[in-house]
Amino acid sequence: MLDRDLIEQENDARDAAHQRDFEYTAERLERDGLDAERVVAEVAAFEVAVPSWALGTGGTRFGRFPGLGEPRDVFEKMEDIAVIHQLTGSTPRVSLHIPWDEPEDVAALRRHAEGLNLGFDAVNSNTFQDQAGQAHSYKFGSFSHTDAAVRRQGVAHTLHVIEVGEALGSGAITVWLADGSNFPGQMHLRRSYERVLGCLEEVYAGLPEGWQLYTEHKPYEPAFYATVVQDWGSSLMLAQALGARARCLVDLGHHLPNTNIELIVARLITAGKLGGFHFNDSKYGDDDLTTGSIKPYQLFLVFNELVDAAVEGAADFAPDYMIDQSHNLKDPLEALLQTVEALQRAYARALLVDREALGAYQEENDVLMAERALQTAYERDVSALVAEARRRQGGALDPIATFRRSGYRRAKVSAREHGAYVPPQSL
Ligand code: PSV
Ligand code: MN
Repeated sequence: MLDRDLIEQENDARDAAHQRDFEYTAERLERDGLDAERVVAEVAAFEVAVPSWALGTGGTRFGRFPGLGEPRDVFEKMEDIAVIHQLTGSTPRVSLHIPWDEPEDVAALRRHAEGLNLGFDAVNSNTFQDQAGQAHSYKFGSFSHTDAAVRRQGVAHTLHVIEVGEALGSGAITVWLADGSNFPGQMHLRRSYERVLGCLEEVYAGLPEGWQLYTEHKPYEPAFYATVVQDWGSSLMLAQALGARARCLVDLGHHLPNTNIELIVARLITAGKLGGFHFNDSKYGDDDLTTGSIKPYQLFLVFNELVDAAVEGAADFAPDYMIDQSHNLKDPLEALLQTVEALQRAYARALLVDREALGAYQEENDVLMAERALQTAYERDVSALVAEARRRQGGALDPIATFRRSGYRRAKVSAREHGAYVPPQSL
């Protein structure tokens, strides 16, 4: 992990300028009847989980170009996540993918996490790839498969993931299914959905006390003609059929271009079925790009719905925030720091919407002023507010600059590329 003194030195070096910026921002907001301190407190309390699969360089089907000093196993990934948490004060939990990051010794991973001040968020199952030694193939589906033996294998895997999650102290499972078809006629459209529901009922019946089940929709890829859980409607039908502990997970990249995602979020809130998010950004499809890099206004509008629901005290509203990205070009750790900052900014801006005025404009059908209420909040400079929130959480005023100054990646290049590997058991 990083030396605390370094973070403080870096903060001290920026302190005078930061104080001036913060005071100016607070005064500017006060003039509009807005409270900077409230925003700082809310942003400081914001938490988002980091996925275990985002710490190594990702790739496309055309290639992968790994960087140096990448984590070699889940234990080292946790160390990188602890650094993100140190710098942002906002990522205290890890969302584990099984089997990609399944530890041989679950208790050792939990101890390791506790030593790093980390916990575990939703665990993720994988019935979209075949694993070595597995009896049946998922080539033609898992939970929707025509063969009951394949479905049983998928359910058994998912229950195993829950068991691992329980041992780690997690409280939810996210199920994303690649099931679908590439050609008309290949799959019975209704029966495939019914088989998925049947398997999810078995998983739901096996949920430990207090656990949640999230169903994650996605329109296409790898199935290009028809995906079984292709949209939020299908996901909502599943969650409603399963019961109160099943909810829908919205991955921002899992929508066709131009889909109004904030409207989907609003509908799921109304239904009391918004389980959580996989944050990322996208230009075309499931691009897994840095959150807020392509459509920052959309991200703000999503947060606007979330803040609106929180202010109104919407029923069954406690979404679980997670990141789901693939870092092909950037240093994954830096991209994740950038992501947390983008989320904090979107949240801060959404908190600055004058909701009373917006509501009045909506009632009066004053289109321009209603739109301007959102735009005014979106255009506010919240840099000093989110920096202050991070600092109050023990983090850095400028996480990326501090990370670069720390030399962490350089140190990991020598340790992880050339150093002796320390097996997890002895950590
Ligand atoms: C599928 O594209 C997905 O969004 C699901 O969340 C998976 O668990 C994750 O990506 C990693 O493949
Ligand atoms: Mn996802």
